[in-house]
Amino acid sequence: MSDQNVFAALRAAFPADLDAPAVETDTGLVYSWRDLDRATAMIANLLVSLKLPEGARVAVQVEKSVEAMLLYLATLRAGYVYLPLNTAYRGAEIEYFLGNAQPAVVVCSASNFGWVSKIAFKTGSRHVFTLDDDRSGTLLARAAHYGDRHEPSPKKADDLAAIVYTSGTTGRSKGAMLTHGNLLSNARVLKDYWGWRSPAEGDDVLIHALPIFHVHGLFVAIHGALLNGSRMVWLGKFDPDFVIRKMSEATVFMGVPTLYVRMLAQPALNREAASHMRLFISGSAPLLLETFNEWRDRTGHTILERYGMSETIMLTSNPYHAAAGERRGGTVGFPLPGVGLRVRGDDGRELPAGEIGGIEVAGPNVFKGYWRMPEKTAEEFTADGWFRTGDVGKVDELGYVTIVGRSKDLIISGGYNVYPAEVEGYINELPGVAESALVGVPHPDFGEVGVAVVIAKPGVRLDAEHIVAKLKSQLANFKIPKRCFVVNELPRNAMGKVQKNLLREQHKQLFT
Ligand code: MCA
Ligand code: AMP
Repeated sequence: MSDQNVFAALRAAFPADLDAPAVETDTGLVYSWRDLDRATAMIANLLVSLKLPEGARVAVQVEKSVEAMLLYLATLRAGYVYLPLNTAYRGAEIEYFLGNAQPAVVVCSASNFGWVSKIAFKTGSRHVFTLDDDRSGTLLARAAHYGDRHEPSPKKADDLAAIVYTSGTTGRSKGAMLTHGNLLSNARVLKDYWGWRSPAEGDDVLIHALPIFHVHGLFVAIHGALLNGSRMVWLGKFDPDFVIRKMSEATVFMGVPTLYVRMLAQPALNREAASHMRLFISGSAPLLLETFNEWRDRTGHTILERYGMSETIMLTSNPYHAAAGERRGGTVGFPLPGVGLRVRGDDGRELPAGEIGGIEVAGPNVFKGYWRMPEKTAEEFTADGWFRTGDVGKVDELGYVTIVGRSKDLIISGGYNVYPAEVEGYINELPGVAESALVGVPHPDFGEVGVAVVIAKPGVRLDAEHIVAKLKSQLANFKIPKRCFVVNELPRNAMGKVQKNLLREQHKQLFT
């Protein structure tokens, strides 16, 4: 089979005019396609010079920047495995990821070098570089000594390209192993399905406003633009006002629902502001029908909602072309070409249209398994090789998929996943805590947020604010409960299991 290196495929799609702009940043920097090619070659040459073993992991926790994207691309180019880490993760979280993945190279921001390098050293990484969002740091300083030509390392479809950590129901994160074949097949399907227009056909421009340490911003957005040779307008951090202004020179936007909610709060968002745009895509969390409708009323555009996972990249999408059907609010559209999707009941029976059950998927986009967790991998796949998503949904007569809930205990807050089991584990470790439950409740900005309900040990007086303050020193900020209640008991069913549905019901109006 021909080379499946994702970088090589993206490189082959660069436009003939390498001096044309490829990325323009919110700080006024312009990178040409030649800049992307040369910089990724230099970083790839640096990585190769380290004589890393085959399959070595490059773990990266840095603020968003074009150089951080170049580091991702260079890692693929050199044939190593990229491991992105959310900048919100704190010491204990990083210690777990580095201990589990044992990366050969760690890249962090200069301000975190002290503590990150200590952890990296303990977990056996011998190369720690720094990279900041102002183009400074030892990574670029070292790479500057290397040549600007590099032949991408040939890869087979099954070779690992990235490990993306995703939490599990047990509270411990699992590294989803994604191959070059997974990434490339999905990127090619989306290029076609979302009607990306090559520079010759009308020149798409993507507004890139998402973080690049998760699947949405890293793979879906970056591959989408690069595989099409399309320019990106690059934001270090989402700014609704800036995005609305840039719509006049762009055509495609991708966001989690919170980004749409925040743009709707801007008076400047109207038909005229969005008139140059071709496509608005939403995913990572459920888009409320209210947001879908309001966006259509205000801009004249119908948001295209799609559904995916770290383990599978994109699975379903509402249609782009009207001929394939309308974009239906509240649904995540059809399975993408090549993706198998079925709904099964608790008894294992495959369910007919309209019936609700567990969503299972199969296809070239589905990951290879969890890093060094063969039992977990085996648990999540069916005997006939389909992946259990943990999402609960149905498929209607026309084939539209609707997600109605999750069998996994998961809160999706502003597009980030919060696993109650993990947060509860931290709360339960605090002195004086007997037990706790974290539930997701509706929130106007983040869609859903966590609320903690805590029981004290006999004779102990707990302070809710103190609990939250303690958690802040240990966990990524988006996992911190937005409210905490100390109560005398948790509602339980006859089996003694905490009834989270009752807690959710009780607190559902806290923020609305
Ligand atoms: C920030 N905060 C949050 C969140 N983000 N709280 C809950 N949920 C969040 N998502 C809190 C911080 O803890 C802090 O609280 C305060 O908000 C300000 O923090 P800051 O970082 O300044 O917030 P922000 O810049 O306003 O960020 C909000 C955001 C961001 C832009 C919506 O969360 C974001 O970029 N979300 C996108 C996530 C994403 O890309 N997901 C894709 C996953 P305090 O002040 O109390 O400390 S990929 C995926 O899910 C699959 C594969 C898929 O289908 O795509
Ligand atoms: P993650 O594994 O962190 O990438 O999160 C994947 C989960 O996000 C999926 O299993 C779904 O529960 C959820 N998700 C992604 N896209 C959507 C969507 N459009 N609507 C509802 N849930 C979504």
